Amino acid sequence: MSDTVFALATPPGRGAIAILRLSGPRTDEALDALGAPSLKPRLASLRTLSHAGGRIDEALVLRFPGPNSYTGEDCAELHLHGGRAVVEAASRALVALGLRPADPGEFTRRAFENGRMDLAQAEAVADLIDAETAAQASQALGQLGGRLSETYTGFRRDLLKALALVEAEIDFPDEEVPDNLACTAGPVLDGLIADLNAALADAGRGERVREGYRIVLIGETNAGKSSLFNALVAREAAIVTPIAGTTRDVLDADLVIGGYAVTLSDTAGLRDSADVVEAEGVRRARARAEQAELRLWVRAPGDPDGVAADYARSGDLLVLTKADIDRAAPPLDRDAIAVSTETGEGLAALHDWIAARLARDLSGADFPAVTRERHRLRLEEALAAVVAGRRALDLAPEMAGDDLRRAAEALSRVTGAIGVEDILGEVFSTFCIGK
Ligand SMILES: Nc1nc2c(ncn2[C@@H]2O[C@H](COP(=O)(O)OP(=O)(O)OP(=O)(O)O)[C@@H](O)[C@H]2O)c(=O)[nH]1
Ligand SMILES: [Mg+2]
Repeated sequence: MSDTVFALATPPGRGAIAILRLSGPRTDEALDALGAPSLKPRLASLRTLSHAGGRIDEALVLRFPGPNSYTGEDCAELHLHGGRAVVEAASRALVALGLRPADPGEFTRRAFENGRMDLAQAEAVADLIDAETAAQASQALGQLGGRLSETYTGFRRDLLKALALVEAEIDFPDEEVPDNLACTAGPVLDGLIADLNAALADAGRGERVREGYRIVLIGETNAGKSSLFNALVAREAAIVTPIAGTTRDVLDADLVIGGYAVTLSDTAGLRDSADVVEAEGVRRARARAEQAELRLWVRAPGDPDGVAADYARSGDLLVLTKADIDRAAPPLDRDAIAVSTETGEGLAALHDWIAARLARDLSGADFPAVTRERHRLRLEEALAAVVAGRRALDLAPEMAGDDLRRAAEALSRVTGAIGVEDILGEVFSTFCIGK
């Protein structure tokens, strides 16, 4: 049986209310000892809490008997007045009563271990707490509601169907084995391979919503990248001077555009330089431009096509800067917007263009099958194993069985159905205390 833990569920510091959460078999015993015995389940009761003769607080106390609680164990909440001294006194009393401060994520870990949620849902709890944009919150809520898990359950169902067919053939072999399997399990696996490929092709969407869509400013030196960066992030974050080669480091800023999280990066102007510091800056600028989902090719009047052209991909946006000085004719072969950070011209249009691009790339009718790297790696593993299994089907069905079992294992690791011990630590270590 597990021990009984407690943690502050609200942010530390001064506040109107601080909530201490308790979970474990000794919860009721602790409530009795503090002066809140025999509470009705799930009803708030006002009680004077005290311990060892000292009053702690007038608090609202809630009792959630297991198994219908967040963790599945007996749980309680003490809604205290939110001062440090009160919270400290209550925590000291709980420790004196034999309770232990919870580890980060321990409440949700217990919920997972007691079957109250699967691993993908546990991750969604952390995502929802960290959500800063509407899109992140809505994705986390969908995942918490089981939408990501349903996708994997569907994949697994197809896989187990094929596996059952393969095993039936192995158990009851006859001379027509390979032909039979190719007809029965083959189409099921072909369909699954198509589904897994589609899920992987769409894999960036969920991860980008969660972690931020990467936009990089690239261009010649003095093109006006840092000026534009400052205008978009609405503060003087980057140094701007008339000296070519001012920016060297990559400068990142997190912002929200159209309800989506974006990481915008300012970079060194792309040119060959004998200066080792600048050359390193240019190398980093190139690496960033390669990884990003979108490059804004920043170009001042009179700038040559130069190296920036090598990095701009189809679908990228050409931003023609310094429109107050001169107005270059926009090219016909790609989207372009003229801006001036001096007059503010074009900045709203640029913002709208980016918002439309984010909506195009990040919204989708289907719930994504991947919202973090862990899911993508497991999907890739499952796909490789299913492809191997499909190939083996025509040659040696007993080997196909092994491949399909490996694929099932990879898929079930996403929701934590089996073989999860080694990934538990990784998932729960990123949680905050009290969740
Ligand atoms: N008139 C005018 N000048 C601008 C505009 N944008 C930038 N400048 C000027 O152009 C010069 C270079 O601007 P930066 O923003 O530092 O250019 P950069 O592309 O970051 O340059 P590097 O960091 O050297 O690669 C500065 O003197 C800016 O004041 C604009 O819209 N209008
Ligand atoms: Mg700059």
